[in-house]
Amino acid sequence: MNTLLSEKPEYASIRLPEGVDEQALLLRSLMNVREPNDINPEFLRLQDEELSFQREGKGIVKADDFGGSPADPRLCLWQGDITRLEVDCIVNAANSQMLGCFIPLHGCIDNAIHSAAGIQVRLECYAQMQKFGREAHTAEVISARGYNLPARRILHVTGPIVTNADGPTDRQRKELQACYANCLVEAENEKLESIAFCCISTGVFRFPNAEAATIAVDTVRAYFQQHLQSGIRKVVFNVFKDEDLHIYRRLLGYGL
Ligand code: AR6
Repeated sequence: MNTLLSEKPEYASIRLPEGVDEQALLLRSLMNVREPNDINPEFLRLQDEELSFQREGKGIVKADDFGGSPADPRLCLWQGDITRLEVDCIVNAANSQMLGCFIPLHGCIDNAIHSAAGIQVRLECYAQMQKFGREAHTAEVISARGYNLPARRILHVTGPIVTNADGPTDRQRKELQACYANCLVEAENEKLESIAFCCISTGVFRFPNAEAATIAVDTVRAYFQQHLQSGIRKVVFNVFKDEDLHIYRRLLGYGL
């Protein structure tokens, strides 16, 4: 913590809170706002110790233990915090900068994933984006290690931003479809056998939930129909809100 607090003169007035929960929130906030600059190995050692403690506290959930949905044993549904999932890769709903959310303690999934994985993810994504020399296009996938997550890899993808009050355009529907398809292709290329998708674009980016879920499930089903030799054996639809749980239950054939 002291390493991060010493990085900016304006942090000089911040006093370390006494409670461990408050200290964890301060650490997360400092991680969230931190620019992707190098950091000393001792900080990383202590950060990793703290994040693995938090990971065990939240409890790891193994995707391998999930049963499949009635219509397709490869497709499963799980409601909860994606940072708890032990799976070959999780999909992050990122933005075109691909550096994670900079708003301290924000409730988006990008913030949750970067905060639980550690500052190494921002550093790795930054190095990749420097090579790109531009922001990521919508539906383009950037793959990084999972670091302190139970997931091995994180596939970062930026979904379409719905700005029109009438709902998404056809182009935005295709872009959302491409997010799911491109992540499956990336997982296949990296020989990752299990993948957990979040509900891309349905939060801050305002894509309507039911339509987004239909695109997600249809795209995954179409992928399996077109790739009979696919090495992907499990796709988890990870929902967070009850609204999405009900929508996906219906789409995956669980009944009401
Ligand atoms: N685990 C699983 N799902 C979650 C979690 C979590 N811990 N937290 C939220 N969700 P959003 P977007 C769900 O807004 O709409 C960020 O600031 C949430 O309920 O995170 O694609 C990025 O940096 C919703 O269903 O992503 C971008 O700027 C889903 O994750 C922007 O938001 C996506 O909601 C991306 O917006």
